[in-house]
Amino acid sequence: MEYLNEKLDQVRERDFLQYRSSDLPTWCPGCGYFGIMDAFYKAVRELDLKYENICMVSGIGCSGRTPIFSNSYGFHTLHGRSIPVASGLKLAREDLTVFAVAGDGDALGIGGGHLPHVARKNIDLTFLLFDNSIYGLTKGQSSATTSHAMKTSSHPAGNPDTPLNPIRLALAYGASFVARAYAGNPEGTKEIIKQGTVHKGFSFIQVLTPCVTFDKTHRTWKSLKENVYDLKFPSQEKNMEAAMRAADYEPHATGIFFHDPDRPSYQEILKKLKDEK
Ligand SMILES: Cc1ncc(C[n+]2csc(CCOP(=O)(O)OP(=O)(O)O)c2C)c(N)n1
Ligand code: SF4
Ligand SMILES: [Mg+2]
Repeated sequence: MEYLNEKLDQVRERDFLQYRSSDLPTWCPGCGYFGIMDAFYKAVRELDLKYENICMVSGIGCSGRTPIFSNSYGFHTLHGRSIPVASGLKLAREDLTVFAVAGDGDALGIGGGHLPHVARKNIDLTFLLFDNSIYGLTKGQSSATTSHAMKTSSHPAGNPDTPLNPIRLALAYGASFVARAYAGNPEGTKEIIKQGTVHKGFSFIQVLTPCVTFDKTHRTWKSLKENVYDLKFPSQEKNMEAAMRAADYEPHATGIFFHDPDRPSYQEILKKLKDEK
């Protein structure tokens, strides 16, 4: 009996794997994306979401492959277009829990024009930025978050650009939930994904993750492990000034920078306007 109970516990513990598709990930061994997906599977399991009620929408890049590895509905859309497709889907099917996924190149380069609008409208989506600060799929070119002077395949003498600060951008655009997680901490990432999913409005979650194949010097497992820590200032407050300051001065802090649970979502605003007509 004891043996049986132990086995049952093990099965329950691994229950989240039902959200993993039967297609085995094609990512490089050691890629941070495995940790993010583990956190995702566990988050939706703990929220007791049914896979037929989840849709994962991605753009193009190594991160674009996530719907293929999820046992849920999914769209593998065009480069930079996960946010508009996810927005349209959520407006048409409010009953679905919609996740939009994008890499740093996908979200902040070619697709950078979509972020301000989904944030200001406060469409009820959870957005996961797989931020490895490089174009992984196309073999290591500089992205909008690549460190200044880092040598990449597109800038062999060093990246001349100043990187964007994704948390600052999301705050400035008016996202109502802004957080940072770390792929090496799937438990912490799971908790943040759960809170972002439950939040009624646009949730922006930057996940720091290494590209083990094309970045051997900057955002590596070693440097992340040494630098990442929990956000110090009291999180989950509607304190934009403190959040902005933390965004500027705490580039490796993980946690919730800003959360406004009272702001109505786009869907709620539409309904209110219709009712008042
Ligand atoms: C319109 C268009 N332009 C360029 C590309 C080539 N391309 C594919 S993925 C990618 C960048 C991927 O980088 P990122 O979004 O950071 O994703 P990662 O691979 O790092 O997950 C580029 C430039 C494309 N597929 N389509
Ligand atoms: S190229 Fe980089 S981001 Fe893509 S799977 Fe390999 S390690 Fe991961
Ligand atoms: Mg990338």
